[in-house]
Amino acid sequence: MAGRLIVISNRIPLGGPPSGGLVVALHECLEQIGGVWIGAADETVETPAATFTEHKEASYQKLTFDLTKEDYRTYYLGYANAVLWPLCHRRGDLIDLQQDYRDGYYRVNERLAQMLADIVTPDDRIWVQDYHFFPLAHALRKLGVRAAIGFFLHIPFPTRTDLEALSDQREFLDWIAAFDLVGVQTKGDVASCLEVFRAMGDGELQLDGAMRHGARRFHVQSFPIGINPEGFAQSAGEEDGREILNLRPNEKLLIGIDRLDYSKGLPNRMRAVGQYLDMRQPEDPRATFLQIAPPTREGLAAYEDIRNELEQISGAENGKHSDLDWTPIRYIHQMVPRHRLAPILRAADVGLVTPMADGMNLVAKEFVAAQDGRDPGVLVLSRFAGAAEQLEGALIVNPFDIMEMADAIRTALVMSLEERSERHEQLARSVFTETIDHWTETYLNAFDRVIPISMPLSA
Ligand code: ADQ
Repeated sequence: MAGRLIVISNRIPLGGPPSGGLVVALHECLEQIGGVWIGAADETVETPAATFTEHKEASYQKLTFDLTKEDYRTYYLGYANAVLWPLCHRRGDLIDLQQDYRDGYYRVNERLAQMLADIVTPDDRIWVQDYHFFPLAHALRKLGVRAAIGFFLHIPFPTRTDLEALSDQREFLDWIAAFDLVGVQTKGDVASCLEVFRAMGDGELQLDGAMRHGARRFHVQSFPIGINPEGFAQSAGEEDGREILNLRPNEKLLIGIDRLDYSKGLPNRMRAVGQYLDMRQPEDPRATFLQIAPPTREGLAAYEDIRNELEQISGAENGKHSDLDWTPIRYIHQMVPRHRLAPILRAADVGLVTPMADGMNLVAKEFVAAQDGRDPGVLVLSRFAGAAEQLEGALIVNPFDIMEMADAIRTALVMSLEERSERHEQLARSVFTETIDHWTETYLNAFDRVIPISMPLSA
């Protein structure tokens, strides 16, 4: 029997139809070709089981593994999100290296490797998602698993300098090299990965493009992730976003939608809106800025800090610029149902996507897909979002430069229909071609191509 596709991700959608581009794509892919999806259970337990729990709710197998409260604190909140996340998003100042975090991360990855080793056959293809599982392939190899193991990193690949913050950088290289195909979002990430191995490893790039590292050979390639643009465009037309938001007839709308994360550049974005309002001439449009930023990773100090900072900035800017009949910044600190996001994005004249660092950023693509092509809005996009490699039709900005962003807001608000349409055409071409289905397809094709030439494992 041909082997199965086994997908591993920290989060697995349970109980009801999945929503959101990535989970839907993985779900559909597994429905088509069959296989297994493995993720962490929703609730923590006292003592983790040594085997997976099966959830019979799909045509493929859904399995979960247990986490204890301590695992969640150390592996998930700690090492994954207070060490690796800031490290990969160039926020060395926020890295919180603690021994129990590291222990928890290793413990969970090793436990999962052991559970996987019990069910994997040599013909299976294992596809590991994201930074929660950097050591997983290495742990599996140590247990003698010879199946093909692929990886996709959704966040930026760390540079050589970033990695210096880790206690053991050589080990990170061994982790990466234990995969057969390392997928990253951008060409820039491929370059970072190769540079790390060139400078810190003992391997070399071979003629077929594989990187050798000790006795291992692996491939690294970019697969920019996308969305389901048709579905998003359709739901954008199902409701009137201006009505949902109760906007006045001539009121212009600037929009930002992000998890409340320090990587997303929200403070500088709000400052740039404030700067635009400061510089606004009487003939310049009055625009309301709506920022939707639901809480995430609560319990980590850095997230508490960013929340306080935003409350302070929005309060200060509103105090300065509000009028009797107008509040310029509307800041919503909660999730919005997905079916309402698309009409809201369509209603916006300008989409502000200004992260300080971001693997891809799907909101940029959702903004494009949601636009009405006859009267499209303008995307203002940080050059540090992975999406900037593809979305050349956006106004590309430096999120560290508040004045530049304020200028871009003004340019976007007064842009002619002709220029908006031209830019939108380029953006839509990319978003509607490099979709989420294209992403799964190209990754799995590349995976199949590299498997036969991967070097057999050394002991
Ligand atoms: P994220 O950091 O979560 O993902 P992003 O790519 O922007 O960032 O995806 C966020 C998703 O959540 C979008 O689909 C968005 O619509 C949704 N969302 C955001 N705010 C919401 C709200 N208030 N209500 C409802 N939905 C909301 C990580 C990486 C990214 C990479 C993705 C996928 O950090 O760089 O693009 O994975 O690979």
